[in-house]
Amino acid sequence: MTATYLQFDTALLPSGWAENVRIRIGGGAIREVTPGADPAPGVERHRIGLPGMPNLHSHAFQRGFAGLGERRVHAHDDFWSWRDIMYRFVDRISPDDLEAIAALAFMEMLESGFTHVGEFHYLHRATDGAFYDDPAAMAGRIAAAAEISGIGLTLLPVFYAHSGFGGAPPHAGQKRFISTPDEFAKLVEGSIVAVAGLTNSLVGIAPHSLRAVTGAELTEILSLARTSPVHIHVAEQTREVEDCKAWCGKTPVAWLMENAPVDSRWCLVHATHVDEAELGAIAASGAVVGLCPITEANLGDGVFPLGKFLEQAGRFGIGSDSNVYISAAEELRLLEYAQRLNCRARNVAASTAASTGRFSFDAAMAGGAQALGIKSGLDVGSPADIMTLDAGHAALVCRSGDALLDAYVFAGSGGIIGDVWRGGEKLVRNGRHLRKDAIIARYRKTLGRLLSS
Ligand code: NGQ
Ligand code: ZN
Repeated sequence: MTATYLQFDTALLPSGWAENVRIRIGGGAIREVTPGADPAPGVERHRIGLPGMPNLHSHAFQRGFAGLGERRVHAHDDFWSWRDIMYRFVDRISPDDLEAIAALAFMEMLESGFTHVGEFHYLHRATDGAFYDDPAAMAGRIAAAAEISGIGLTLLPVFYAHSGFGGAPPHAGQKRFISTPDEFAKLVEGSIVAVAGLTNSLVGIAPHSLRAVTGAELTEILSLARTSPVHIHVAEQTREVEDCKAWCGKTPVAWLMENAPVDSRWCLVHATHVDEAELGAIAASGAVVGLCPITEANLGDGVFPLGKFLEQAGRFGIGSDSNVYISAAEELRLLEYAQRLNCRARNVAASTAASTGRFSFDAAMAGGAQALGIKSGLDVGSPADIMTLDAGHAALVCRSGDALLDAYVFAGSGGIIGDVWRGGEKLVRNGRHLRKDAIIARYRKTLGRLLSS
């Protein structure tokens, strides 16, 4: 049901924490924010209100094989051996399977406080490598999953053409991802049609990586983006950096910053292996770095030098990427903990003005919204994407202001989220998605079929 008014005892506004906040919602957006308002009779009342968090990087289908790549199959398992297992899973997914798995992943995102997702979508072709009759059929399934779950969607159709730097031909395992620039233009058009019926949803473009796209192709497909978001994976693995240097004598980030018009529309996903000059160039460009701490840990990528990037006023957001585990708070927790372990320091994603929980929450919200081309925050004109914390959770006892966010990030558990609204519609109540039973039942059937074949 779409609320007209919500009242919060305390809520995080762009100006900071405020008490007795009344929010008026209309047409899916926040129309009025009134701090110091007396609770009116009949208005739905909550204790702690926060804005929803954008999830700037997801491959929803990967949720279906979460936890199935955790057995050692070589003397040395790594990102690339994980990718082989992932490719085998990709080989079997039908359009209906994609919709069912994505709906599950998006539902779990909402339950964890993510209200908008950037879906980096590259599963375009059928299992035999041919396009479906509608080339954007799979994009349509992502849009359908967004509708079923209710999450906001920035759909990022991926351009993918090669298996390595310098235009190496794609592997058999990549056959479902491939397009020419002309076919890609059709995928973008079809994606725009696919999201047209969804509220607060849009389409960007995603050249997959410099491994998968040549410089000439990059220039050609960028003309399709005009003002929309542009996302690219970059420098996630040291092998990628080495291969790039062997190809052109430069690192991928250095090549990108010199050869592409990187600006505030861009999201550089991972950017794990970067030096100080590269960090400075990214920060100066206004681009957002898309950090996916849980996946980066799971895949053994390395640790992004966040402290140095923040010194240069760099912008970042968080993404759930492989969706091996979906939690906004735990992405922020691991983001900070990886820095602590690596730098033997504490409170890296923080400033003297704000606690780590508050700083990282605000930064990831602003960076995520920028990267996904949306507005965020409990502010007039923003989509009514809102969550509450369960004030009865032990981690929140005797906490107020920024200490609430520190408890949410560092001391909470899954049960700390209360209700979640997206575009003014309540989708999660007491931590549970309202359509959970149907979404899980369909997912169970889908996986049963996929994993037995
Ligand atoms: C992806 N995922 O596109 O799903 C990639 C793996 C690749 C991450 N990089 C494939 N986390 O990068 O080649
Ligand atoms: Zn990715």
